[in-house]
Amino acid sequence: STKTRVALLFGGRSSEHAVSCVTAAGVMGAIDAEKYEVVPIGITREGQWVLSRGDWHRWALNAGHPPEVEPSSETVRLSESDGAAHLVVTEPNQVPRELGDVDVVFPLLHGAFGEDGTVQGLLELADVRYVGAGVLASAVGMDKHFMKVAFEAAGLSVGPYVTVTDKEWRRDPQAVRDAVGRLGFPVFVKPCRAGSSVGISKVDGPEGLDAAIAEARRHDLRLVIEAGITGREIECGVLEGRGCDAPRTSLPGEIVVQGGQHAFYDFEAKYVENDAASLSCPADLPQEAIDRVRELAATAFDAVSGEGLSRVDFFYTPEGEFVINEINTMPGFTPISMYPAMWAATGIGYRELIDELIQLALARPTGLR
Ligand code: G1L
Repeated sequence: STKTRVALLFGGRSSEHAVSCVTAAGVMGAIDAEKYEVVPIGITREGQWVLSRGDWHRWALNAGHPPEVEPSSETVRLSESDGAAHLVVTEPNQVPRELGDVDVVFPLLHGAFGEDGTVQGLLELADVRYVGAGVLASAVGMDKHFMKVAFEAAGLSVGPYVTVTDKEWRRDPQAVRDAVGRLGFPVFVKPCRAGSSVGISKVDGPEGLDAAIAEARRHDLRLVIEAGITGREIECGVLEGRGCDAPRTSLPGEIVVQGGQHAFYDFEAKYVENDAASLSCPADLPQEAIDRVRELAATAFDAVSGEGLSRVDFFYTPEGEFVINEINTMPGFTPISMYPAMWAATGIGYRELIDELIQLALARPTGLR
């Protein structure tokens, strides 16, 4: 057929396996079937790539059963020849079957293997175009320390923080405690690289610090410790510009926490059906602040050399300042996630967003960029 072939990569070895499957179901259900042929490739928890043809509804959320990619005897491999990527299906004791060329890969993967630039690197080597951020932006967007370094260099306001390397902590823990003490409490202790909110704790005083550091170090030996920022949580969607155009930004959204009593916006609040937090878009802000945060979001996107899409999260302080919290090059992407919801409120629906992301990927050259 003349349809564009889109390989959807989902599942994977991260803690967000099920979230990735649900997201893939959302994309499969919404993608323009007149224009695109989806080749669904599931990655099992063990890392096997399997062809996952069949009804996409099975990946949707159904009560009590988080979806999971099951191992299969049919293994999918991505290979490259003559500058074209193609998929090969292999089965034990069978002649490998050619699945044919794919035009673009949509990598719906998060965390250790997939959000940190490793899958993007694999796709670069295979000379295949892919949706979203490249190797560098994926890696920087996954690293809470180097993200801040990039933001600071671009003139964005980041809150007070210290970074702690493994050697620093082992050499002189008291020096680390002293440096953290100068930030004032509360602080948030975070592994530099970890999916979602894992390993993060809020510490209200010096007595809780060592335990929080020990917990964070289970996920990454490099940490960032941030001063708590008082402010409203405002986020903004960024979509790469077409051609030579500047990045496009959505109307800002606000996470409205009802009851106000949970420590921070954690994994549960993000991904599990939850009445305690909801998105309000556009956020109730003066027009001047809306314009400003959209500009800051585009600056953050360019600061990490973003491509495709990103969600940029800020704190809006009582003084009317926007302090950047983080950039997410692989934001939640189900039809009801913040990023698609903010674009819907801005006039770009979920199906159109998917279309736009694929077209942006197809318009890019492979190799040097
Ligand atoms: F490919 C995109 F568009 F760049 C992309 C990739 C991954 C967008 C959004 C995501 N998000 C996710 O994969 C996830 C947050 C569902 C992790 Cl499992």
